[in-house]
Amino acid sequence: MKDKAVEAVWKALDQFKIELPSWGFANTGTRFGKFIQPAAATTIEEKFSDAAQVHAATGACPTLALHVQWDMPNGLQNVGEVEKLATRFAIRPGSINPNIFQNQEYKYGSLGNPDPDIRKMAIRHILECVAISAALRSRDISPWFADGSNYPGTQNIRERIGYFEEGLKEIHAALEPGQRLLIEYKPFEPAFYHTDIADWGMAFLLAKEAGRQAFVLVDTGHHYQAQNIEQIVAWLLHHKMMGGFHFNDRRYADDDLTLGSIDPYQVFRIFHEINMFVWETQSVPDIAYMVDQSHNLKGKIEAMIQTVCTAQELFARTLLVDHERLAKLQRECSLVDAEEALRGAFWQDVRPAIREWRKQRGLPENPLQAFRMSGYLEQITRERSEKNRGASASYA
Ligand code: RM4
Ligand code: MN
Ligand code: MN
Repeated sequence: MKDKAVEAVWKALDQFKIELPSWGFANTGTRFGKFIQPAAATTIEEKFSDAAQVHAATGACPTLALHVQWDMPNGLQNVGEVEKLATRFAIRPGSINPNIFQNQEYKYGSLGNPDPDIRKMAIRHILECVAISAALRSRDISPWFADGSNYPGTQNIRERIGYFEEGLKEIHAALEPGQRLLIEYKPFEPAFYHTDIADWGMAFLLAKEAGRQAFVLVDTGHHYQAQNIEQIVAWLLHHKMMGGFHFNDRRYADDDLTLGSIDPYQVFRIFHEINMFVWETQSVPDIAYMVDQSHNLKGKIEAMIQTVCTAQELFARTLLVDHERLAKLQRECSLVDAEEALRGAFWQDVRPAIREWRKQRGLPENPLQAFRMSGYLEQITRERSEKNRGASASYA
């Protein structure tokens, strides 16, 4: 690699921060049951502690996303405790994720529910999340709505659009300057006929309607098979609506696998759109890079380290694209050369440059190995296995 390329990679890695999800350290599973891991985190304290390990190994993960009902069951009253953990583990609270999908009341939806009292309940919860985010000095409020219906004719789709517009506007009005509302979409699951915010277009329109501090969140696992995700990202960049990512990979549905494990070229193409935009506009878009994964078989901390390293490697590779040359080839419609200019960068090995960057920044050269040598996993396995033995594995 040329010196200029190495320099670009180092500069980008210094700025490339990735947020970890608190729920990614806890026991999770599928709708058929949970597989309990003896070292899984069972408390918010343990989640902060595990996140700090990933940050120590990678130097790239200074924030932890919280799901309010799972991490702060008493809402605003838990702010003091979270603040103490943040200081103790030197990890800041990141995006605040409302839980508007699991209470019995949300059986027929939250913000889209035909019952005005349930809609009010959902809005109240998200408004509390706005207040929590402000109190913790975090920035983004990141709701994911499970709303939808299972059978044709059972819900009024248009009426529910109106409910969403109304609710999101009310929530947006409560945002403080600098706070952002990130609207996530998902085509199906848990709803199997219609989902109220099923794709990026719906999320985009609702965000626009809500107000200027609302943006779209792209969860890489929330697309149909073969959908061109980098094109969606390009559109969102063009309209300055790209708010953030939830990183994961998928083979079939919302599989929540480690990033790039199935299709690294897809992730590369997404990062390429972003870095091409940076080159063209000479401005860095304000995007929250977050992980949203559920490691039910892999060790959770190791899986998280794999994802962070993969993100760094694929992001770095897109910096090896000769943007000026590629732009020229695109204008000339030199198809094979343009494609090769992109593909050539994908096939380069950036790992030696990243290792060198880590060394220079005082980080372990091999994060996974450093974590394995630390003894942390053995320690938490001893400390937590008793508690985890008692955990319920059944979803029923
Ligand atoms: C959803 C979605 C959300 C996450 C929930 C738990 O599928 O990806 O981001 O908060 O799962
Ligand atoms: Mn997500
Ligand atoms: Mn998901």
